[in-house]
Order: sequence, then C-alpha cells, then structure tokens
Amino acid sequence: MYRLTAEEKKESKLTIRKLWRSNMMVGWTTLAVGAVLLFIISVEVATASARVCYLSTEPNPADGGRTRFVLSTGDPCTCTEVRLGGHVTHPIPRSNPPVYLDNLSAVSVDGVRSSQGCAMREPTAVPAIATSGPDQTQAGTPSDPESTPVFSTSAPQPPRADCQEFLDAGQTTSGVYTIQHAGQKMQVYCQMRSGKGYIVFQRRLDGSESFDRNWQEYTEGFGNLTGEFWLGNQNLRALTEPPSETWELLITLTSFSNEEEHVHYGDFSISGDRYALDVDDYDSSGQAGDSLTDSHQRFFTTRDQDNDDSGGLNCAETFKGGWWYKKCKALGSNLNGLYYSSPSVGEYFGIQWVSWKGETYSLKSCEMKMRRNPTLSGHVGG
Ligand SMILES: [Ca+2]
Repeated sequence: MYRLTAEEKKESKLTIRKLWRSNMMVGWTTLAVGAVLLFIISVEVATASARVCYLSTEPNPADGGRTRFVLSTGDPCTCTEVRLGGHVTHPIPRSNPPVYLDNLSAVSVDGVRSSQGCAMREPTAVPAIATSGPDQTQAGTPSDPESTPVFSTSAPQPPRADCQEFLDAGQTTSGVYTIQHAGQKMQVYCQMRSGKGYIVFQRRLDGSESFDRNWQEYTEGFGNLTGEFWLGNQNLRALTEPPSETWELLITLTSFSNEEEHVHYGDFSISGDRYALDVDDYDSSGQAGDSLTDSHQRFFTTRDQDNDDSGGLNCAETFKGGWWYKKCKALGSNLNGLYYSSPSVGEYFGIQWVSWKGETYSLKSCEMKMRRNPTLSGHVGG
C-alpha cells in the first residue's frame, strides 16, 4: 500500500482547505446573488402591484387659466391607484417633468390611462398575498359621499353638461368630474346630495388658500377643487351665460359652533366683462337671511380693479378678497374675505354673512354651488 509522505499529506490538506474555501466562496456568492435577485424581484413585484399616483390641480396658463390636472412624475401608465392631493413638483433640471392631463374623464386609473393613451390593461391576476392591495374598487365602497372626493369608474365617461347629468346617469359619488357645457370642457367638483348634483364653485375650509387675489386670478380661478378654491369668473360666466338656462344658487354656511345653514336663490348668473352678479328669487324659508340680493347687479371687484360703489375706497383692498362689493362700510356678505381661525373680527372683516351672524362674526367654512334649475330652464329669462 502506498503511503503518503509527510510532504504529500501537507499538500493534500492544503488542497482540501482550498477546495473547501472556494466551495464556501461559491456558496456565499450564490447566496448573495440570490438575495440580490430576490430583492430586485420583490421590489419589482411591489412596484408592479402598487404605484399610487397623485393628481393635483393648477391653472393652465396656455388655456386661459382653465384648471388642469397634473400627475406626479413617472410613467402614468404604471399607476395602479390614483388619488387627489399632493402638490405639483417641478423638478430641476426638468428631465422628469410632471404629466399634464387636459382631457381627464375621471379621477381613476382608467381615466388616467385613457387620457394618456396607455395600452389596455391585462386582466389583473390577484396576488395571493395581497390582503390590502391597491384599492381599485372605491366606487363600490360605501362611504359618506361628502367626504369622498375621489370616484372610480371602469370606463371613460361620455361628456355631460353638468353635475346633475352625471348624477342622473348614476354617478352618485361627490368628486371631481369633467363637464362639457356649451362646448367648453372644465373640471369641476360635483356635490351629489339627495338627488341633486351641484357644481361647487367656491369653498372655504381652513384658510389654506389665499383669497387675497388679483383680477386675473379671480378670472381664471385658483386653489384645489378638493380643498379651498374659486372656480373662476370666466367659468361662472361661461356656465350661466346661455340665456335659455336658469341656474339656482345654494350657499352653505357653517359657524364656529358647527351650526350649518343653507341659503337658496332660484336664479343666479354672471355676465359681462366685469362679471356682474345677477341673483334673484331668494328662498325666504332659510334661517340665515338674505345677504346677497344687496349685491344684485353689482360688478366684481378685486384689489386691482375697483368696481364697487365706494368712491374713495376699494373694498377688495380693505377686506382682502374679491367679491361683488357695493359699499365697503355696509357689506351684506363677503364669502371671499380673509380667513380667521376664530369668529370674532372687526366690522365686516373675515368671511361674512351679516344677516345671519352680524358684521363682527367671521364664519368657519362655506361653500357656494350651482345647479341648473329644472323648473325654469327652457324659459328665456330676463
Ligand atoms: Ca371704490
């Protein structure tokens, strides 16, 4: 029998050690590569299974300031969920610019995909582990329509002239809709309530948006449709201009002790270059009183365009908001005034509805909304 020499034994031990080490190396490398692959795959799976895209709104300077939607950066075709909110980010350098959606039919994944011409989605296989995956079924979720600004649809909606038409077509959830009225498309917030679909055109909530704005800004509109905003005088005029239609106006007022009152006018329209207010047919059953008829046939005034009845003063400059002011020293209402976080204010400052709370009380929140008056539309009104 051949015996290994001491030298050979040493050599073979070394070889075994080398082999063992290199095997270990291969093992560790395999393990590491595997882990990295697993990580990449899991990231990709996660990315593929959930990408929340945020939509915000901003006026489009190239389109007369009409409100447009802006999508968070990234490929819009990969959104698996679409939510309203967030802010528009304009990264510098602009290598990855935001996506503007001018023809959004619905605030939903399908609405975004359809507006961006994305390929049709494959029928999604539901991942076995996804217990609380991306919510694609908000439309079916029972919730308070007032607090649900986002709706979801499975298909792009045909154009509707106003919120009432959307409601009549079965869209019972309040939220942002694209209407097409008198040939003009615009994004509006529809409040669907008790069989009535209102176009909300003004909202004050918390003072997050400045209403101390100039003529151009009030003309074009500003703010966020799901927060505080003004829809824009040119939009109001475009909506209410057709003489064959009559619009009703509903104003909701909320005090700091959370009392809520509604003020209703059967006839509301905006006309002319100075956006004159026409308001009529006050419903006297309301408890808050009529503080707007005082502004009937008044022009709109902003800090840079004085159309009020006070010669030496500009009420918009004094009270920091645009409105159909008459006399600065005897205001009836000013729902676009400065926002105060408590009700007690100097005379006529803040958000005013004098016939309800007097001239030293600023309201907590308010909303102005309009709806085509079904009983009067069709008449050529004067
Ligand atoms: Ca004046």
